Amino acid sequence: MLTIHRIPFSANCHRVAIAAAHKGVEVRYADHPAGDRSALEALSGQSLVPVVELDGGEILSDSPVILARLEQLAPEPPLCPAGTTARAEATVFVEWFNLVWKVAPNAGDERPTGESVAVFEGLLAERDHLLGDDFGIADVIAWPFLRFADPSLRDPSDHDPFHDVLERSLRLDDAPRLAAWIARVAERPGVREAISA
Ligand SMILES: N[C@@H](CCC(=O)N[C@@H](CS)C(=O)NCC(=O)O)C(=O)O
Repeated sequence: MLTIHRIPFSANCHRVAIAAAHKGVEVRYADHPAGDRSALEALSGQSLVPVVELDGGEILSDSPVILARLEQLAPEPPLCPAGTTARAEATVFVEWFNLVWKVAPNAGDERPTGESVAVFEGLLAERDHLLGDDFGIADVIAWPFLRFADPSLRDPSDHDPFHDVLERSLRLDDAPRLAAWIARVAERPGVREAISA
């Protein structure tokens, strides 16, 4: 059991909720207003969500750190692939997505975000998930952001301008594999619930 401290429609919080659903770990939520981070700061010493509180009192922040701890605590079913090479590839993907891919949409720059569609289409050319046949850590990291390519998955009360950038720049017209992956992950147990707030 874990408590996810979140603000409305936070894609980084959705990563944790989707990973927990994959592992069958029960989740509670503590909702915070986006404009008041004082309780988050008091709890975790920083202001970004997700913050996770584990039964037993451990407090974690930063979604990749939380996902790694979740993998330790609930190893089955795994998110990280077996095998040294596959694990290294997963690390490269996660670091690229967080430290390179996210920079352009965070800055409101639609061109690199749009161009990246071809990269995801290529990753999916011969398999059902980003780094292999099975759902895994790369899908958890990227899907909560790439799913804005499909406006039908967006809650009508989500007016986050960052999500507007994603919705405008991620075009699926020439990306049938990416479109199918977005739909495939949306249908996984617990995923729609995970992104509902
Ligand atoms: N590296 C952090 C980033 C967390 C992050 O940027 N969270 C966003 C919500 S998705 C946030 O709290 N933004 C508030 C702000 O920037 O003031 C993670 O992956 O958890």
